[in-house]
Amino acid sequence: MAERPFTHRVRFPHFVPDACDNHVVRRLSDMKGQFNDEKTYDSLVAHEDTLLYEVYEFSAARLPGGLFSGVSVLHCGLVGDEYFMTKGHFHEVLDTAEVYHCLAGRGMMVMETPEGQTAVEELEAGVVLYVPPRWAHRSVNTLTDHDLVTLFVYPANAGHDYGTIESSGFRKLVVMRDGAPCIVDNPKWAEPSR
Ligand code: PAN
Ligand code: ZN
Repeated sequence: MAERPFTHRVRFPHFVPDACDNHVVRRLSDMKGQFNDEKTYDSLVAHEDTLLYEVYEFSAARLPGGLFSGVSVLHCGLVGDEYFMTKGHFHEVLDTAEVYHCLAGRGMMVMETPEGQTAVEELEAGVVLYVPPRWAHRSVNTLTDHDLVTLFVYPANAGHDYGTIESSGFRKLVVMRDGAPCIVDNPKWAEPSR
């Protein structure tokens, strides 16, 4: 049977949807091994398991060709010189894309393909980013006083492969240098075991 159309509201200034199907909460402790400065990470987690980001998902679509959407609110802060960021993932079905619309804040989307191509795109309110199929993606909040808020849409059958990034990391990191964001090679990046 056909699914019913629906609407929801994502309003200025906080853009938290007025309803959702799934609310994901990720804290510092969910990011073990992802930040480069492990000593600082461990001492921050021991002191307080800070809230990093929340995702409000519309994930009711069940029919082939359906889309999931939602809003991600990534808070600001640093672990050493590395900005707060999302876990990041490949889609389990690699040949699926995603669109991000930045609603507030400023940041970067760090992306890479399994073949080793890398890309980093700047995000600020109004930017619409197309992440093509095959590109892993991670949002980074490069402000220290404002959330990075993005709205995303992707195919409902995409699924998430977090394991590859958990074990290998991204090839590029976004760190603060002299008060400004700077893209550097990840010294701990490791070839995925496939
Ligand atoms: C987004 C992300 C969201 C949180 O919905 O899931 O920004 O990032 P992580 O999933 O990496 O924790 C998306 O890209 N979905 O496919
Ligand atoms: Zn995705």
